[in-house]
Amino acid sequence: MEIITMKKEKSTSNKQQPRWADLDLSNEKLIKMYRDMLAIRRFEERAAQEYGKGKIGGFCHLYIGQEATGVGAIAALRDDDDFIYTAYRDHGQAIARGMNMKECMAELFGKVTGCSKGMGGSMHFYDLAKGFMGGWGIVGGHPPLAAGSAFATKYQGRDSVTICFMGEASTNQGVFHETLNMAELWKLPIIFICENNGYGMGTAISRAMAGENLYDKAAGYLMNRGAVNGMDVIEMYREMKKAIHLARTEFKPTFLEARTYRYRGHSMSDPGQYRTKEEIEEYKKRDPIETFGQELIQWGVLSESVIEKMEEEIKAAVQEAVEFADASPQPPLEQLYENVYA
Ligand SMILES: Cc1ncc(C[n+]2csc(CCOP(=O)(O)OP(=O)(O)O)c2C)c(N)n1
Repeated sequence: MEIITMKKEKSTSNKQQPRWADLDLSNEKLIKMYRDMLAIRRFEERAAQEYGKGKIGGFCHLYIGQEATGVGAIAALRDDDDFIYTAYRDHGQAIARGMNMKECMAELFGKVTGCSKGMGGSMHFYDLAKGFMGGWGIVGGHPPLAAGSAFATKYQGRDSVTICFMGEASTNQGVFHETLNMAELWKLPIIFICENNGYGMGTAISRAMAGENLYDKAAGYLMNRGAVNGMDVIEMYREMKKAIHLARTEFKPTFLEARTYRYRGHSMSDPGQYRTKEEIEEYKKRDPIETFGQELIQWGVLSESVIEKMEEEIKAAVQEAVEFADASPQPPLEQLYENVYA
């Protein structure tokens, strides 16, 4: 069996052309990727404020810092018939998939107009029309569902792919290994994207995982695998394009470790005593939005004034989303009995 391990390729960047010159990225698409990352950041900053005001209850896990992973991966998918599964840190990926921001905010507010009718909250965004098959709360619980989706599309003779985001802690679950085994054995069109942000709640990965490289875990199944800088939207897109091509054309699954970092706590109630402020500041120095914005300006794709205008538009869209969520009604009591099977 052939094993294709992702190797660090020489950057194509030089003085004449940007490093994305070999990719199918138009200026329009690059700007969209930047805009999506910025929209996620501003949406979540506002969600944190609304949480503080008591407008949002329950759990709320922010994606801030990890935007490039979700945006780079999702930008590489087809819009209409590829599928996405993820864990509970799901707002960013939902926005990257083009889910309606008002419905996302309303879901956080627990309102009937939310993307899951206010029944799911922060951890359970869902949009069938966009192939967004949910945020899932049980660590390691959703990879088998994603494998089922990949099995189904292959069985139906379609060339869709399924991507499955998960945190690194889920790779210590037995079901993760069962899923990788089946995915490789049955040659499923799936890409497992493990967002390694260094911590499972307050536990550093080095205290919870044997071994050094997360992606080595896929070696036992002889799966195509590798690591990518998840703070770099272009690199994320590049590796995903390769993995998607393999899945779509040859039914080869991939395990991709995206090395990233979350700036905020595990959830809103995390005092963050397990890491230093200096560590967070170090990562912020290579902020995925900031660095990509600068690169786009450098290559004349964006300008400071266009970014300022974009900021204004996003701010207005987030404000509109909050007003919509606030004004929306609570789900009716009868809704409690919907989707209950027994
Ligand atoms: C089976 C199970 N065990 C424990 C928990 C409690 N829990 C919620 S989040 C979390 C940490 C998961 O970390 P990781 O998968 O790395 O994702 P991240 O939060 O870093 O995005 C744990 C242990 C859970 N939800 N499910």
